[in-house]
Amino acid sequence: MVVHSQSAALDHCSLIKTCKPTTGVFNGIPVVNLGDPEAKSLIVKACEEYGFFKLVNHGVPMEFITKLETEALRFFNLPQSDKDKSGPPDPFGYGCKMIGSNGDVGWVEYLLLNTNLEITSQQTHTVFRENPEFFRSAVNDYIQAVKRMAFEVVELVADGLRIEPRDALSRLLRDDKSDSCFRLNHYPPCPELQALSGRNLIGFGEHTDPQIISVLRSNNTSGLQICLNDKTWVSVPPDQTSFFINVGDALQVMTNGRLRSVRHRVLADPRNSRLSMIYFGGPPLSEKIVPLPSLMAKGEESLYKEFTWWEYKTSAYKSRLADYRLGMFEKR
Ligand code: GA4
Repeated sequence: MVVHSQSAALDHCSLIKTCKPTTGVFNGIPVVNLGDPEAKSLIVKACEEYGFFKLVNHGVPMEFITKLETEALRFFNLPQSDKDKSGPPDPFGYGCKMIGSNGDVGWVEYLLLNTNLEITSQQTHTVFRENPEFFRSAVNDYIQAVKRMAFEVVELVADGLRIEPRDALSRLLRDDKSDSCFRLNHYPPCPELQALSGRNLIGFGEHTDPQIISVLRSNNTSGLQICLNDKTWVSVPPDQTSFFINVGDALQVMTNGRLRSVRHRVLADPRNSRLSMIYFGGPPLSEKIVPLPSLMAKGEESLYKEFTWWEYKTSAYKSRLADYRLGMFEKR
């Protein structure tokens, strides 16, 4: 992503939203150690309260993280014309500033990949022309390890909520047809723009993730913010050795609203570039997204109309980023 001149920079800026610099770094993010015998109840508590927590002792080898980070930066440092050959995302591929296809923009460039099974060489050849095999193995090693950890996390959610069977959620992510995707986001620094406007540029606008669970890792640059219950935005202190877990809309529905899907956004940092990698674990397209029967108290009714993941996803992809997507599926 290149900023050619100050006026070109301002053109981009006119499309990209800004917000007042926020000061509040939130030190109350729940931290869960995957090896803690109490992990299941801590995870459930965090997901009920925030829909979000930090995971340590996660078991994903640092070597996989670093290898992928290096490969991703190699890609994002290519000349713009080279990167553009890997886009536009439809929905997979390279994208720059445009998010989705309904007019959302942000100070971000990204690679979006489908992770149903393994990343295929066809995907990496179109996305990553130079040295596709190396990139493919870096992505596959990373995703395989992150998926394994995500399966464990949702099994702990099931344990903590006494959902039976305990693989009621993880089987959806493990399924060969699981509709999951992976995103590498690069937020270049933008000192001129921020100095001119005195505000923070929005890298990725506020939204909730539609899937079951999202697993995010970033470098040491700040930017991620979550929205608390009282609607205040707080900054999440970055931690490059940990993962951040988000509850998605589908998990909110499957727990009949007990776990909340977290609204979050990313602000661009004026000085440092931010790189994040996110695995979005979704169910197979044909899966009915309904509250899990073993969770429902006697006589408890679903808060949501019945829908398949395909129906939800189709409607989500027609929405704008900040829309409250679950609204039209609520019974009321
Ligand atoms: C948010 C979560 C994931 O990044 C994503 C995003 C998708 C996209 O970038 O194409 C969406 C967004 C996300 C939700 C609403 C629609 C679709 C952009 C957008 C405006 C890949 C996803 O699955 O949903």
